[in-house]
Amino acid sequence: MFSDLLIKRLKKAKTVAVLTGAGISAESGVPTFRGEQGLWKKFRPEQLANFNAFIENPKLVWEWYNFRKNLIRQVKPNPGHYALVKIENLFTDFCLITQNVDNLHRLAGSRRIYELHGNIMRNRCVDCNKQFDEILFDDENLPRCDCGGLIRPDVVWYGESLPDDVLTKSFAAADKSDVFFSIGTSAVVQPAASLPVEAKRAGAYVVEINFEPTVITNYVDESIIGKSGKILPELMKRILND
Ligand code: BJW
Ligand code: ZN
Repeated sequence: MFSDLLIKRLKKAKTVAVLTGAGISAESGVPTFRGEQGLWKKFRPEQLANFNAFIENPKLVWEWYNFRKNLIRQVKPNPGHYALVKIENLFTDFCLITQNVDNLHRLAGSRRIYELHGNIMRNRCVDCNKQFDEILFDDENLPRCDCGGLIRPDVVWYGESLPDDVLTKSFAAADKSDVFFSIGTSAVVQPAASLPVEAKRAGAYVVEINFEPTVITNYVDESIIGKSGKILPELMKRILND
């Protein structure tokens, strides 16, 4: 399943960077974005995850986020998340870059996490940017800040900039990585999708783990087709036993 070259590169590696996407949480029961299961009430994520949609219909967008928040509160990290915690402990310089907003890497125990698209459990005011943790509201009364502004989930929507510091650190990590993993992401959403490309350009051995081929499969050094919850624990064992 794993090439000898991958194991050799990992044995020698000092710096390892991992990019994860919705696929790593799929085995915990969190739906991915693209494909049939990404649909919620027949809306595509692009129709909901953008600022204009929120301003036009905040109730609808909040309904989607509340639905997802409730689901996420009920799920647990899976063997893929836990294997990444163990892999983190094997390398001097490791970072986990995630596009996910579901907090499952933190719950599993990963330490150096760069959240590119925010966190669904945080909120902020659209006008003054004040941060709010847990907010309680019913469907009729949308949450508002003391300044009167609407409160929104603190996530990154289409057309919005990613957090500057997180993005800079993520590209720096891709640049210096000896081995770079792209796991459970369709690799179509920019700028996250440029990270494996940047890592390869800078000389890393780039490995993709995905349930099916993606747009970067032919570009990476090694593509492993399968579920991350199965592949990652096996990879961890192989690194330890080899
Ligand atoms: C498994 C599995 C198992 C399943 N095991 N695998 C340059 C070129 C073209 C476009 C752009 C560009 N620069 C910017 C853009 C526009 C846009 C973009 O990229 N659009 C493309 C879609 C065309 N990007 C942006 O707008 C970004 N902003 C930005 O760049 O600002 C500057 C700028 C603005 C405007 C113009 C130019 C510059 C922001 C992107 C924010 C994305 N936000 C979302 C929502 C976050 C909040 C929330 O969760 O509600 O982030 S959209 C959604 O997609 C979410 C995800 O993090 C993201 C990526 O999805 P992901 O994780 O890859 O999930 P899926 O579902 O696509 O794939 C799952 C994969 O798992 C599949 O491959 C399965 O096979 C696999 N799988 N089970 C292993 N068990
Ligand atoms: Zn405010």
